[in-house]
Amino acid sequence: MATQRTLSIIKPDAVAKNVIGQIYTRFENAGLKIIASRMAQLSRAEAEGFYAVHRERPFFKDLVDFMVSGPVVIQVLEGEGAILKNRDLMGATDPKKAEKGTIRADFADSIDANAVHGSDAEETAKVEIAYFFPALNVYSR
Ligand code: DGI
Repeated sequence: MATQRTLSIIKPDAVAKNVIGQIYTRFENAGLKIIASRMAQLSRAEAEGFYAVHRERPFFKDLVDFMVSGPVVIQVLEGEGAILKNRDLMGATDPKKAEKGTIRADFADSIDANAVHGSDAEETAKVEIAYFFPALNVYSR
């Protein structure tokens, strides 16, 4: 499997729970390198732009409200099959359906406050990485 990059976000609920380090440890233990990282308070415009594909969905306003409710930590993860590997670490969107031992099973409270975001395909990963790290200020090693 080829080396890939994926965009990951630790959402406001997980930042508020003080589990940034525990989530980073899971990435590292799975062989994913954190090659870019920053904490940010998203504006509504940034959150709406990021989730633009969901604009017409009934949960869009709640999703944006939640994403701007506190700081997030945004990172680019790099590694073999990073996109799927990160999705496996995250678990299902609804934490009630997430497999035991996944980030969402362990740290998320609801489908709204579900701890993490991860790109779901190579094309979206490219777009999402450029969205938050436009200067390509990543540090591969
Ligand atoms: O890639 P995911 O985050 O697992 O899921 P997604 O891209 O389908 O949806 C993005 C976010 O939107 C998800 O993390 C939480 C929210 N969401 C998705 N489906 C629902 C939802 N929120 C509510 N309330 N209800 C949904 O059915």
